[in-house]
Amino acid sequence: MSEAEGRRQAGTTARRIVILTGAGISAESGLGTFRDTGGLWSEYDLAEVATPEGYAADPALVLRFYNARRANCRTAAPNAAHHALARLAEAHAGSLTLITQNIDDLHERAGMPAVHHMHGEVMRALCSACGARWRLTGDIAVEDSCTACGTAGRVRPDVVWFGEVPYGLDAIGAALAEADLFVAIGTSGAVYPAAGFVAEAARNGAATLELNLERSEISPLFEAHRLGPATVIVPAWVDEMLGT
Ligand code: BJW
Repeated sequence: MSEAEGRRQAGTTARRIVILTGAGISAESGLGTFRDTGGLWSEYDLAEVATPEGYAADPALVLRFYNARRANCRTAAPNAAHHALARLAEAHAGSLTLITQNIDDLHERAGMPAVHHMHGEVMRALCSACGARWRLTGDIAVEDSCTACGTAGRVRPDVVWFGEVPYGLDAIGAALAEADLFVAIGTSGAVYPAAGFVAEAARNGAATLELNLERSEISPLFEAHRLGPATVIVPAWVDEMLGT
């Protein structure tokens, strides 16, 4: 590989960067991933806790699942990978779009200025009667009322379950169309439409880089890979990008 091609693949010449993060970036902050050994989907049935049908069948179970995850999120702290990305966003001369599938707020708490939460946010509630959304840090109870319309029994976490449409897809599509570098960090590539972003970015001419603990289902779609814990490989890549 030529030196110029190496720089293109690592992204050090990129102006418009799009980064997609997944559960792996928050794993070393103590928040569980989904599909790794011992992950959330080995403990819970995703059809029961992460679908509208599961919520309709047993709202108390679903609210308990997300109340516990909200409590974990409150006590978790951003790690070196979240901080490194915030540093990159601040110092990068071009544009940086950060899309996360994570519902935690660790990117924000690390200082990332704008975060696209495509699967929603656990620290927000949604009224399924009127669509109002609001920030909350405590528990949701089955009998809670909407702060906007007053309807009781229709408050749920503002997260995107299977079969629901992720947030911000138009803005994400526009960013992917213009990107000259697409980087995926800590995601298994098992869930669409996020798993399709690498192909979309590559079709539009972007260089593609995967940063993950191990190879993922969609690794073959990336031009370049760096394997290891996010707290090690993300700061190292950011240092390279910024020449620090
Ligand atoms: C580390 C690490 C360390 C560990 N350092 N790395 C084909 C095409 C399109 C859609 C579909 C399709 N087939 C089926 C669908 C529908 C469905 C889907 O994808 N199903 C799959 C099972 C196939 N998708 C949907 O329903 C989505 N909506 C949709 O498609 O709407 C239709 C539509 C789309 C577009 C336009 C118009 C209409 C919605 C998906 C919602 C996903 N929701 C969840 C739960 C809610 C939020 C929550 O509770 O947190 O979101 S599922 C769960 O998976 C969660 C995550 O955000 C998501 C992705 O998981 P992630 O982040 O990749 O985590 P893991 O655990 O899988 O991977 C962790 C990785 O980290 C691993 O690789 C580790 O190696 C690595 N790692 N430690 C670095 N220290």
